[in-house]
Formats: sequence, C-alpha cells, structure tokens
Amino acid sequence: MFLKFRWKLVFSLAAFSLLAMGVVGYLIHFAIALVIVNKEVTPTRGMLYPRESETREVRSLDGLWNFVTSDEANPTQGVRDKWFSDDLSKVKDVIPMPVPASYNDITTDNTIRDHVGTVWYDRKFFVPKSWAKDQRVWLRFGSVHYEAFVWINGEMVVKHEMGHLPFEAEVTNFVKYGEENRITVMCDNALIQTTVPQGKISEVKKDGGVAIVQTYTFDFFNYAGIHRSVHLYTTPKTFIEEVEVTSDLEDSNSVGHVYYKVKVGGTASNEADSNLQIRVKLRNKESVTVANGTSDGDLKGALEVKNVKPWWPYLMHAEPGYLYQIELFLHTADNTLLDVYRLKVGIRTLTWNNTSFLINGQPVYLRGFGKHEDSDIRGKGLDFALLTRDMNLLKWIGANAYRTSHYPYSEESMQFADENGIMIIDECPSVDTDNYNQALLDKHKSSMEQLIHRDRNHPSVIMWSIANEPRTGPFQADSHFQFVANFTRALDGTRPVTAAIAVPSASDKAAKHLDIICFNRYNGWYSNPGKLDMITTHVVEEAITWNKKHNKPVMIGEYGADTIEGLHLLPAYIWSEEYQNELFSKHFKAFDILRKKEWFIGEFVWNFADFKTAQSITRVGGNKKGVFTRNRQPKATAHLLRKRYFALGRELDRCDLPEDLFLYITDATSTESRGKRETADL
Ligand code: BDP
Repeated sequence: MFLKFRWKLVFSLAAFSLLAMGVVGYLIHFAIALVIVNKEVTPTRGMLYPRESETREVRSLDGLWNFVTSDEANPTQGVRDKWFSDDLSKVKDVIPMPVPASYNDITTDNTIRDHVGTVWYDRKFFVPKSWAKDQRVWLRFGSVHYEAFVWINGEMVVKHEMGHLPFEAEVTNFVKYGEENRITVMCDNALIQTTVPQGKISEVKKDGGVAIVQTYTFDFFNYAGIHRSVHLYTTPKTFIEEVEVTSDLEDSNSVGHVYYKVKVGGTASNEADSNLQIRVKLRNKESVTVANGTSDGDLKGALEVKNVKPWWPYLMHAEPGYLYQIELFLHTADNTLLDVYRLKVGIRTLTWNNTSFLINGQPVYLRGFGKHEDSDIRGKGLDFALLTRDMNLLKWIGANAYRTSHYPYSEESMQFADENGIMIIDECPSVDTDNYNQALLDKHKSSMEQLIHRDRNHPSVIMWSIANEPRTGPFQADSHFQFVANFTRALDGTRPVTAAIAVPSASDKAAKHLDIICFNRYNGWYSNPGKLDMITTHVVEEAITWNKKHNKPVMIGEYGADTIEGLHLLPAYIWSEEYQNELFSKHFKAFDILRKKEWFIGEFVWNFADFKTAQSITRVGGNKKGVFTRNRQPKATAHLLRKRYFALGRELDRCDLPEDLFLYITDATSTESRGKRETADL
C-alpha cells in the first residue's frame, strides 16, 4: 500500500521496540541507528516552469475546489474507502476551498484551522480534444504542504513528500479528451521526526476522548494545503525536459558568456539524441537578438555577448536585475522544429574567498531580511498582490537581499527577485534539525536536490542555505552537515553554502562544513531582554569569534525584537516601537564596527513582517518581530532601517537617495541667518 500512515507507524514501532527490548536495548538500538551513511538521492526530472510557446499550452486549475477533512483518529479511511473513486461530495459534505491557499484560516472553524493529518480536495476540469493528438499532457503542482497524493479519474498519478517544492506527472493516458475529468488530492500535514521540517505527534487526553496533537519546535504556523498553483500543460512527444544555464563575465565585465545544457525527454529521445540539436537565440530587453548558436551533440553550448549588461543587485547599479531571454528551439537534424522553451537569464559571476563575497568582481554587503510566506486568510498560499507589495516594500526600504527563511518560496517570487536585482539566500525546509537519523539525512539531501533543481537558473540566487538553526551541538550533526554541505556543492559549485546557526561557536559542529558563516542572535531580546547596553559589544565579539574559528566570511542572519504596532513607551521598554528602534540602532553600531573588518558581509533583520505562529504563551497574536505589520504597513523602525539601508547603498555603491528619505524639518539658511544676526548684534 503506497500510503504510509507515518506517525502512527513510528509510534507503534517505538512502543513495540521499547516493550520487546527494554529501555537499555532500545537506547542501544537507537544509538546504532545514528550511524548514518551517505546514500544517493534520486534526481528530480523535468519540472520546468510551465510556459506557453509555439509548441506548448498551459491551463490553470486554480480556483475553488471541494474540500473535506478526514477524521483525525482515522486518517487512512479515505484511502481504504477509495474516496478518490468518485466525487468527494458523495462521501461527505464538502465545503469550497480556494486553490492556491492554506486551508487553515479560510473558515471560522478551529477544527479545520488546527486539523492534524489528511484532508481531501477535488474538482472537475475539461481537457480540450485538440490535446489528444501527438503530444503529452502534464499535471504540475507549485507546492502542496506537506505530503500529497493525487488521483485523476480515480487513478493514482503522483505522490510527493515535501512542502514548498513543485512536483509533476505526465497524465497523457489518465485524462479524457474533450470530456469532463476529476482530480482528487489528499494532503497530509503531519510532521514527524523523519520529515523536513521535523515535528512530533502525540495523543493527549481531552474532554470526552483523546486528541491527536501536532507539536514542532519552530514558531511559524504549520500552514497546509495546496499552496501554489496547479497547472495542466502540454509538451510535444519529444520535448525539452531540462535546461541548465550558467554564466560568466570577462574583460572587465564587458563580455559575457551564457552556457546552456538541455536534456530532452520523450520516448525515442535516447536513440534520437544524436540527431537532435538545440538552436539558441539570446535576446536583450528590447527583444534584439544579441547572440545565437547551435548546440553540440550533447545538447550543450555557449553564447558570447559583447557589450554585455551584467545582472547587478538593486542599488549597486543604475540598471539592476538586467535579464536576457534565452530561446531554445529543439530541432531534428532534418530541420523539423519539435519544441520551444524560453527563460530569462541574468549574466553575472559570483566569487568568494576567506574574506569577501563578490558579484561581478565587486564586494557585496548584504542588507535585508529573513521573511516568511505568510498573510492573513491566505496563510502560505501564493498571492500575487502580496508578492508585489513585498517587492515594492523591499525596494522602498533599500534592501538588496533576503533569505527564504525557512523553506523555498514560490517560483514567481524568485522571478520577481531576478527582475528587481534582489539577492536571495535560498533555504531548504530544514528547521531546528535534530535527532539525526538516516531517513532524515536522505530527505534533507532530497530537499536540497529538489531546491537546486528548481532554482539553479535564477541569477538572484546567490547562496544555498542548508538549514535554519539546526541543533549542531551533538556529534551526529558533524557528519550529517558534512554530507548535506558536500552534496549541495556537488550539485552546484557556482554558489557558496551557508546555514543560519544559533548554537554558540564553541559547541557548534556544522559551521566548519560551510563556505559562509551565518549566525542568528537575539541580544537585547532572548538574551538580556530590556538591556540595550548589552547588545553592541556582544554582537561584535560573537562575530569575531566565528571568524577567528573558521576564517570565513561572516554575516548575521537574524536579530530583532517583538514589537506591537502603536505601542509607544518612553524610555524604551520591550515590545514598544521605541525599543525596536533602539535595539536596531545598537546593532547598527556593531555592524559598522564589523564592516571595517572586510570579512563581515551582511546584516539580516528578523523579520520583514509579523507572521502567524502556533498558539503559545510567548506570542501575542503571532510573532511580532516584523519591521512591517502582517498587513504590510511600516512600524516606526521601518523608517529608521530605510535610512540605514539607503545610507549603506550611498556609501558603498553611490546609489541615489530617495527624495523623501529625510523629511523637511527646518531651513538650514534660517540657522545661518540667526548666527549672522548674533554676530551683527555684537
Ligand atoms: C529564531 C528562529 C525564527 C524565530 C525567531 C523568533 O530562527 O524562526 O521566529 O527565532 O523567535 O531563532 O522570533
């Protein structure tokens, strides 16, 4: 049976082992299980972002779907009773559920908000008759959190574990052409010790029975559902399945190279490969062809661009985020055009050494945020209005980077970052990694593989982050992170590897495996709350300690203070807007001391905006460390931070300052004339 009722199984195995072996035997058994080995990960295939072209059509399945929850105590019932074999409305009362969106906050029902285990969606759709001829039909999900099982017309077509990452399946032989079809999705949000991220499920006594309770150590709410768009798309029978693009620059950034590598999919493709070729055109923003070429027999090639416009980060250049478009035409040797796929490419170089991180040969100082995909009602559901607002706010505040804390963000947000010159530290969904075990390592590596496969062509991606705040004290963390870091480098050697580490450097066992050290620290908040005079020196000393230990560039990945919008207290008192302001200012002082040491390469605030958390006595309506409210309006600190980020842009890259950065207070000439008057009076 494909469905593993994961957490129930883990529970009963643990309980059984305990009874059979006794506690000592169980512990020995557990210790042996900790000897983990480095296994291969099945590589992802295909999954190009769905785009229309002369040879491809795309249809959206977004909209209102039907939705039901399973009984928490009986999550496999729907599979056993084959709920996928007919409309869900035949088995239960369905409610409408928007896709894409998290299902948690759509209704007024707390049993849906807090549901643990499986939920079901279905809807009907038509497939045009014309799609029946000579092509393939694909079904693609931008992401479903956490595990998804998909049926079409009652037949299982794909299953996927891991939130925030896309998956797809060919459904050519599952859909009915020119007729109505049904798609059914079962989604399981349960997090256990071998999922990424990890969580725990327990059974707790409640009024009149037993509750299934999900707990996790991270604070953001475990939103679930069909989070990103669902598409049907077509490709020709023999088609462009994968595209990998890299670039470099030479001659003082005046000449660029674009290297492309294509994999072709399709029945006869393997035998036919040597007869196939890719013809390539590179167009600039004005759509003028600036380079073209034909691939070699391995479907690889290089294009040279004279007078190139490199991809520069925001505020580092007058024309940031410059993108070309690469057009790939798959031809047979006898000149038949089979498939066309286009994607945007940025031409840039990334280099790093023990003291700096450079883009196009220029040292970069990163200034930005840790973010979340989070908003009211929609939860983690893709929302173009929110995405656009966030990009506008990032530019307004003068940030040049953010980390996709603590999981991969939507493909559309990556495209936005490419276009706007925002640099991304791209993080996999491993948060608070702990209790190291073989299954966890395999999945952690798989999450990096899926992430790199999805995002490798984005010029905005400048680093891979392999975890947030892993528990890197235990000795098992050493080999776990060595395996994950080396695996990441083997997949992509063009970007450095980092992780946001919170364990103090004296006990941490993972940072030595990274290229760039990133530490998260809450001076003046979790340590020494209310003590604004215990921040600057602590930050400076800790950064120096990390650098001394590893001789690598260092940045701060998180600092901040929960702040209730509109709470003003003078003198500054924790949770007030004044306190957030002053706490930031104390950090700025530390960062400026550190910036004099070349190896300090960036500052990231926690968090861009307030976000929802699990219910907890330490959170009042969620995590309030946002510089913006959850509704994307500025708190007082946003204005302070804006002044700093633009001042840094001015100092480091001579960017222009926005006119409204400093509001008019007084006319300087009137001060002058008072001085004159006083002199005249003498
Ligand atoms: C950090 C975590 C982040 C939390 C933050 C906080 O990385 O996910 O939201 O603490 O507590 O340790 O605000």
